[in-house]
Amino acid sequence: MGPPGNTGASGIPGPRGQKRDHGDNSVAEAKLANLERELQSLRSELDHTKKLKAVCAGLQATVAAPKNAEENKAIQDVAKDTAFLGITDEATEGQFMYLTGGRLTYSNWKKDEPNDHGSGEDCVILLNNGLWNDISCASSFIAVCEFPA
Ligand code: MFB
Ligand code: CA
Ligand code: CA
Repeated sequence: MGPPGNTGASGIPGPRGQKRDHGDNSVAEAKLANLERELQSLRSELDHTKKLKAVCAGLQATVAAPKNAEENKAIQDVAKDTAFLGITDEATEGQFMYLTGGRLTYSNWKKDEPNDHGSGEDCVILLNNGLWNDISCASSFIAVCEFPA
């Protein structure tokens, strides 16, 4: 018998295989849905703090934030009702910052506050008694504007 011959030409393509099972993406889909809800919530909250800043920015002023007890009382006297302060922890939960930037140097929290109650509280209100409570930024309160001296 002589030496093996050359490899023959390729055969015609075989039948298509079964479509692959798409597998179970339920875990990934649930995680994606959670992330989308969180993103929507953060966007909405950012809108609220932007609007709060805009209330005073339109007057070339900033939302009042007391830096000591005297200023806290002064804002209370002007507000005469519960009012938003220019303070938020929206960027980092529990790390309260002035809307104008910088970390809090004075606070007057009510007992057991801030507590980020419920689905989250990243804005701050000055209560009629002068104490502070963190509250949802979607809440509706007046704000006192502080003008540069
Ligand atoms: C909580 C307070 C929260 C809301 C809720 C009604 O205090 O932390 O900001 O005002 O009461 C129990
Ligand atoms: Ca918070
Ligand atoms: Ca609270």
